[in-house]
Amino acid sequence: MLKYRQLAKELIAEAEKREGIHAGIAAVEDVLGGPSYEAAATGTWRSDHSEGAVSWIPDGRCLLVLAMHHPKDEPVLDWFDRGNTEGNRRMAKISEALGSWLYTTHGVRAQPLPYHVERGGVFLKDAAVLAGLGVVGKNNLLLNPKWGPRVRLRSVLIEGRLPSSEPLENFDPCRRCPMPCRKACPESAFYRGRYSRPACIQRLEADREKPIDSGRKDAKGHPILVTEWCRRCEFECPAGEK
Ligand code: B12
Repeated sequence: MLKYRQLAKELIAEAEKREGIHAGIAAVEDVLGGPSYEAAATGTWRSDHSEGAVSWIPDGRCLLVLAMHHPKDEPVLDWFDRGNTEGNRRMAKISEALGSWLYTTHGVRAQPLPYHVERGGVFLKDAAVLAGLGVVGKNNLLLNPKWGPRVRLRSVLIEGRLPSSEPLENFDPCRRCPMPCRKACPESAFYRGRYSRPACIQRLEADREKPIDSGRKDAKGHPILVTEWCRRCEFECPAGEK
C-alpha cells in the first residue's frame, strides 16, 4: 500500500510540475457510480470533435484527473477549429506525456482518455470532484479552489488501484453567493433554479453558426475562422483567479 501511496504522490507531483495544472486521483468505480451517469440528458448536442474512440486497458481501475487553468485572457484555448480546441489538444499531449512517464519510470500502464464519454472518456466533472480538484457550483461547473470554474478537464486511465485523493471539505464558494453566474446566462438557462441543457445548447449552436476571425491565415492567405463558445457562467463566477 505504501508503494502505491508513494506512486500516487509522485504521479500527481509529476503532473503539477507543469504550470497551470492541478491533478488528483479517483477510483473508476466511484466515477462510474457518480450522478452524471444516473442523470438523463435532455436536448441533442451535435459534436464535431475529431478525437477517436479508445478501448480501455484491462485492469484500468483508477483515473489521473487533470484540471488546466483556462484564464479569461487566453480565449484561444477554447477556440474550436479543425475538430478540436487548442486547450483540448494541449491537455491530450500532457496526458500522453504522463502516461509515458508512468510506464517508463514505474512500468505501470496508462491510457489517456478522450474528451467524449461515447468514445471512451468519462464524465469529467464527477471525476474531478472525486479526485479532490473542486466542487460543482451553482453554474453546474467544477469550481477549483485556485482557478474557480476557469479550468478544463481531462483524464488518464491507470492500471491497478492507486489510492484516491480526498474530495475537498470546507470549500463551499457558492454559499451566500448572489449567483451572478446564473444571471449572466444569455439564454436564462438557470431560470428554473437548475441548469437547462436545451437552453445552453441553443446558445452554443448560435456560437457555432457565427464563427469569429482568429486573426490567423491559412496557407492561401484566407482568414481562419473559429468558434468561440460562450463562457459567461464561467466569467461571472467570483470564485478563484480570473
Ligand atoms: C456534452 C457537454 C456539453 C453539452 C451539454 C452540457 C451538460 N452539462 O449537459 C453543452 C454543449 C451544452 C456544454 C456546454 C458547456 N460546457 Co461542456 N461538456 C460536455 C461534456 C462532453 C459532457 C457533459 C455531460 O454530458 N454531462 C452529463 C449531464 C447529464 O450532467 P451535467 O449537466 O454535467 O450535471 C452533472 C454534474 O454537475 C454532476 N454533479 C453535480 N453535483 C455533483 C456533486 C458531486 C459530488 C459529483 C460527483 C457530481 C456532481 O451531476 C450532474 C448530473 O446530475 C463534458 C466533458 C466530459 N467528458 O465530461 C464537457 C464539460 C463539462 N463542458 C465544459 C464547459 C467549459 C462548457 C461550457 C462553459 C462551454 C464551453 N465554453 O466549453 C458550457 C457550460 C455549461 C454549464 N454551465 O454546465 C467543461 C467544464 C469545465 C468545468 N470547470 O466544469 C467540460 C468538463 C469540458 C472540458 N473541456 O473540460 N457541454
